[in-house]
Amino acid sequence: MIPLERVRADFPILGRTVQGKPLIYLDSAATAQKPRQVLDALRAFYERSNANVHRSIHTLGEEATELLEAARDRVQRFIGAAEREEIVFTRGTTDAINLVAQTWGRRALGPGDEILLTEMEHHSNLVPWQLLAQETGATLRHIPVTDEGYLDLEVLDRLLTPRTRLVAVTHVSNVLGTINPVARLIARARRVGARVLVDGAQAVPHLPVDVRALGADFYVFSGHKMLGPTGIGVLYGRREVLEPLTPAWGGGEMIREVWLDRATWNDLPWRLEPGTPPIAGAVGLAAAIDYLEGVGLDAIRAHEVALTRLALERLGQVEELTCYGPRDAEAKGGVVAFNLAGVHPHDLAAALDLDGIAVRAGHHCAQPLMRRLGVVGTARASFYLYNTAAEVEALVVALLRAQDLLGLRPSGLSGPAGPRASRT
Ligand code: C6P
Repeated sequence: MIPLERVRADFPILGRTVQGKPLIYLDSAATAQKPRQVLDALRAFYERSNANVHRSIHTLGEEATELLEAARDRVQRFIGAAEREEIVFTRGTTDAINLVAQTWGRRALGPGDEILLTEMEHHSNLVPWQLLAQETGATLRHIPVTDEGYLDLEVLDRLLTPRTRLVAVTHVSNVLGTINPVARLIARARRVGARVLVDGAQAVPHLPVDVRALGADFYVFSGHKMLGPTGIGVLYGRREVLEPLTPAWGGGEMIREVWLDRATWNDLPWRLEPGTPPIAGAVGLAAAIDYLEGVGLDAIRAHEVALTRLALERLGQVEELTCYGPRDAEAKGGVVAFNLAGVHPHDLAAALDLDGIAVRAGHHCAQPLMRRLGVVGTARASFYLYNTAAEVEALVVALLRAQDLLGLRPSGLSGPAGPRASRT
């Protein structure tokens, strides 16, 4: 059980009002709010230890370097990586995926090679591979999504071929919430000798993740979705896969020696971290991990499952409302995407904002998935450790009010109507 009152008290922003109403923040899949402990760690860093790292032979420089490298150790333990050298700091998930495409991808792929993606990927796990395919002559293939919102693994044998060099798949969909069977996918990819990149942007903040148990070659995520600051992310890569990589970007830190016409490379992980790294970001990320582990990832997961189950049940009772993705709360992260018939999702989000409720609306950077669903966009409520059942209820009440305001409610003001089948 999550000590909800105590947890909520740790998030100063939850005390504010929006449009004169208490803020109900249901947009953590876009970015999570920050607890005081993370804000304090950032402030303490800037107030006491701020300096550049790895280069200043003075006390502050050494403290900053120690803090950065301690954060790396913290991330390593959190995701179960075998070695600290396997943890590369990036600016975020997007940056990490592009880094893999431009280092490993350029080296490994050639004409006729295949990259296997899925129809439910975020643009961050589509576009870097499109760019790489244009550059290398590789071909893109995609695992389809079923009507229920799962990956269609029946066709995997046809899609995974001896030419498949990479499978890049999201661990948890940012729209459908689907938790994909990545361990199974990795085992299947291994059989054809393909590498696997897992986009963990929506998984690491919410589920216990052990990269070694999964067997992923690359696993990427963002600090800002897991209570940390923006501007920091992580690329985990198995040492064996990272070791042969030459850098894609040059600059300070990533070199051993530089002459006017050539350079040699630093060891891992710094070889892949050119320039001044996100030092404060790493400090904040370590504090965020401490916070998440203090509450417990299992407890956070159980809390989100309970909220998602309640949301699916209550939203299912709203007439003319369609939910997308798995119906089973255990099979999904704390994300519920939905549409109200006759209302553009942007208008819906604006109406909910009048009640102080923040949801995301639009294509969620997943336009191919929107096409698969046959919609221009959806509204999306996403839950985290600080959300409450009362907030889910408030969302449903606000939706009914929005329907009334817009003259769309078929059965008047008398509360939720009977259950309605939702579709993917
Ligand atoms: N999804 C959302 O509202 P960055 O922007 O690099 O931190 O994360 C990109 C990203 C990659 N993969 C997945 C599965 C994601 O959900 C995201 C970010 C946010 O759904 C913002 S678009």
